[in-house]
Amino acid sequence: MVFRKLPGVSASGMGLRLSQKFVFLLFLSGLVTLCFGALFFLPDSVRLKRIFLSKTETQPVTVGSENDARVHLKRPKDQGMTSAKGETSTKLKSLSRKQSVSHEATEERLAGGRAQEEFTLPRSRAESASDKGTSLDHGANSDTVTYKKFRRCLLKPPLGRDNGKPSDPKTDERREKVKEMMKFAWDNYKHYAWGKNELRPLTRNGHIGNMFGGLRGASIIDSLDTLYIMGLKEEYNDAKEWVQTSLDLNSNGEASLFEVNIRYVGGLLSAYYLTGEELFKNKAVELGEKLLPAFNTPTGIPRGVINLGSSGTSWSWGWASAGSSILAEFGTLHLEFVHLTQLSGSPIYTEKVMNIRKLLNKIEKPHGLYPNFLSPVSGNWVQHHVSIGGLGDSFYEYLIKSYLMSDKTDDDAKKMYYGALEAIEANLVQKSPGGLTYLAEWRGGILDHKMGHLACFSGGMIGIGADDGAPDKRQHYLDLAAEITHTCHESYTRTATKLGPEAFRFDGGAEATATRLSDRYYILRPEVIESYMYMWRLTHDPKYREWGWEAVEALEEHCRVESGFSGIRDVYTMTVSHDNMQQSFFLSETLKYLYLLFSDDDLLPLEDWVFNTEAHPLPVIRNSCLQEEATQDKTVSE
Ligand code: DMJ
Repeated sequence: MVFRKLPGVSASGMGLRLSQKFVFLLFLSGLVTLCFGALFFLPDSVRLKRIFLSKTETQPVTVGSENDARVHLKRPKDQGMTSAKGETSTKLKSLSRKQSVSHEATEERLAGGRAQEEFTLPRSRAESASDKGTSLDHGANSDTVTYKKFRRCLLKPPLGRDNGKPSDPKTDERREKVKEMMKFAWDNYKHYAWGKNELRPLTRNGHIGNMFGGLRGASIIDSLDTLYIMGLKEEYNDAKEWVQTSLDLNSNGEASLFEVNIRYVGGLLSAYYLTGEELFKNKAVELGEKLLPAFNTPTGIPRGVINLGSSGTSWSWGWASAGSSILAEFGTLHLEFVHLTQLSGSPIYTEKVMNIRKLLNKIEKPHGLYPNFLSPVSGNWVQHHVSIGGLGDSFYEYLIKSYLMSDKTDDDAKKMYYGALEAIEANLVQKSPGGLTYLAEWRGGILDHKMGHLACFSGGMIGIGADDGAPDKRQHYLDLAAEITHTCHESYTRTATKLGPEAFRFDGGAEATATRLSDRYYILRPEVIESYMYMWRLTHDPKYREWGWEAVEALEEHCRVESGFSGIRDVYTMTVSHDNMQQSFFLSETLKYLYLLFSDDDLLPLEDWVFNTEAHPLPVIRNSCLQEEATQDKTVSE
């Protein structure tokens, strides 16, 4: 073929006309596209495919069936909603790529980065065959931190010498009583509500609720570790079998990000670390992946509600002003997400929570305080309401626990925690006329002299942080922790039932008592007992065990019914009216903390374990030890 050069038209050395060149280029780009497209049809094992395509792109998400729980959640019509399909579709694509980024790329991206230094292991080791995950592993790979490595890096055996059995017979008897309560609560759940989220002990049926987006079995997941540490083997095995055969994560419902994280992800992680069953790890990571689209907001601050199905739509609670996210919700993900990174080998979980931390660190805080509502769009506070109880509580808890869980290397968390505590002391800590120390709430500078039952966890929190603040403040923090725990105990002793109200006040002549009818209920909450447990471990003052026993007797007298345990509507009257609900946190937290209170300290020692806010124990991440283990294993395998 002859190519003629046309006058006035520049051509290449090949002498092609512009139109011919265009056709040629078109043909060439078509060919390239075709080759790339063909990659999709290659089997997953082909290396070329793994290099070019990420896992999520090659394996579409399975969409589960609609469920009946979704209708209950209130969705604001148009505010604060992010659709993974609409507005953020490009972001979502890049997210899914990031989620499954190859090893090499991950290493490159994080090389020298703080997140990797602090939270992930060097990728240097070929795992021994027995350490490897099953084929069901989600994102797990040969560099994933394993159960065995974690166990080798613990200072003490998790269950102690004799499962924490106390030598003193009276304490042992009390511990046995708590175990019996757990068995009773469990047996009734199993009998009347198996597979549902919670037991309704009066009507003897199951409750599904609207918090878990179509997920089922909340009481089972929340109970796994409690059953295990109590040595309730048969019950634990039933629970494990249910997870194996019936825990369906392909739900398409609308869930609370916070609740699913603390109960399901936390419960599964903890069950994995205690038992080494890969099943729990795989489920935790699979579920963790489903929570990621909630972070697709302009700031990366997640919204409170997420659709667990393939749409990944998320939105803010209808009751949260101006489409805001809640401090206690987006601030209570850190512990679980850091462990998800450890177990999956994917840095994305740690990145997400570190981004939250970065924003909170940067933003201006009124008087050093953290308000409860933040816009996930602008990254600004929406209202100046501060509380150590509901809406704020576990954010503070996760700061100190992040520090402890990092083997005391996470200095940002430490700084933020003690900074927040200083602001709390300066602005919220009050003394009542009767000499009780309490934590008031703060509304734009005005104090509301009310303390919620939820805020009573703070005795324990301040106690476990006493050792790591300024050295001259250790005793001060222990005293403050003891004073708050004492006040919370007073809120119990000043009622007829000896169980505490949902909120108590210190104004209008009230001293640790509820003044409103609507605050008089008790729903089997753990916070007061949680603080007794920590204070016992820290001081060994026998009064904490006595206070715990008072609570056991009150629970037995007023909350135990024929078919389980129930909350009560008014703690100030002996003519008890039950609310017909055995909350899953009663099994996970209240009974676990009581059991630990009557056990020796070597059952889940605090040097090795931190409890998430639903009382699921997670191991301290000892990076230097884990690295040594990795190096040793590498040497052996060479
Ligand atoms: C639990 O789910 C957790 O402790 C959470 O942090 C607060 N509320 C309940 C128990 O009261």
